[in-house]
Amino acid sequence: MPSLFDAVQVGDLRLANRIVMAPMTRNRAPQSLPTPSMAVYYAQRADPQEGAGLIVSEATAISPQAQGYSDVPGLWSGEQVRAWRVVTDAVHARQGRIVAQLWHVGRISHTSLLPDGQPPVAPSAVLANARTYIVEAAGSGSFVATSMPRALLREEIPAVIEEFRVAAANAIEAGFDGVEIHAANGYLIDQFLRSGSNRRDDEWGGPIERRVRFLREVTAAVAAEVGGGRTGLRLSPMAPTNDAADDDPQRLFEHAVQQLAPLALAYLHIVEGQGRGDRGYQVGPKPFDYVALRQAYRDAGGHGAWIVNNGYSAQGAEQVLQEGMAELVSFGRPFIANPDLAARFRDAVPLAEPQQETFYGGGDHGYIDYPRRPAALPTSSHAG
Ligand code: 8OZ
Repeated sequence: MPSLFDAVQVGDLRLANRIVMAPMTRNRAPQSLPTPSMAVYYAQRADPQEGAGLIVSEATAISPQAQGYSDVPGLWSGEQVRAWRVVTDAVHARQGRIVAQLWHVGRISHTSLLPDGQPPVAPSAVLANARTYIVEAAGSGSFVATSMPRALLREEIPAVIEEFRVAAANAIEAGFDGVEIHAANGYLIDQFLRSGSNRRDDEWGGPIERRVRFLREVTAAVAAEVGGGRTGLRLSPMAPTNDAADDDPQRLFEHAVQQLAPLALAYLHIVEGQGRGDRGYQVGPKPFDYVALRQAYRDAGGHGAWIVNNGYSAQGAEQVLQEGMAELVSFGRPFIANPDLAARFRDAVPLAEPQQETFYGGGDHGYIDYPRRPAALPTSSHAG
């Protein structure tokens, strides 16, 4: 049985270990542009001996309308592509691998963040009980309620799918090794999936089969553009994040992964439970059956690697690999304060704790100044 430190083939990518750096929003990209500090941050975590076998970038907006928070990066302009190139070059200089997470927030936004102060777009005009983070001109940030969205017109939907495709092409041009479609955490694709946010009665809403269509078409367009072997996808079937709610998540997500199976994706990345490490989160009497979800995908012919996430310890991660329940495990917060997370896991070095105050926004402090573990004390038998 494989361990976290064994190499693995994921679609077109050969990865040196099975430790994935999960996507994490850090709000340090003013004007939607990646910065040199971001190149340092990702490169610090990219060494396959010490860090992630695969890095998933922070969520990255596919268009101006796709943004929902201050200072998140984008992938729709040539300037952004050139700025991301500095990041991907820095990662590749360390022999790392990095994919871009493609993001449309849908209704999780605020008019002040959107072109001409327009409302957010969503499957339906249903307000989310959620908040977003905006920075005023003075530089002081605050959490504000998301704005009332407007429903996308039927004839507008192909253009949004096209934005995903173009952003995927831009990601490859920017030097990314692939892309991950963000279909989790209550953002646009998840809004289409779920009965709580999708009240449409056209071919994009209604029964599960029609709510899954947007996910399938976006994924098919992206996979056709960059190759299924360079396309991954993230889902969070149970997470109530950003007011995501559905009548029957088990049936919904089993159908979704069955529809994705023929696209020959590199991987599915599953957030188990709800965010921030609570994998046991449950609504109603029956826990979500992730084994059945994976089986539904495999039975439908899906061969993509299965990446699990959410609060795993090194030991817990080894255990899911041993049990054959996943091929890789992703880690979010542990990577913030431990750029050399893989080395610490391997050598059973205690992990540093990240500072919550510097998660979102700010400068290099709490971002690129977390040290690698102290050098080991010299021993008589070997040096270095
Ligand atoms: C935290 C803060 C802002 C955005 C997600 C992209 O939940 C996010 C996000 C997380 O997927």
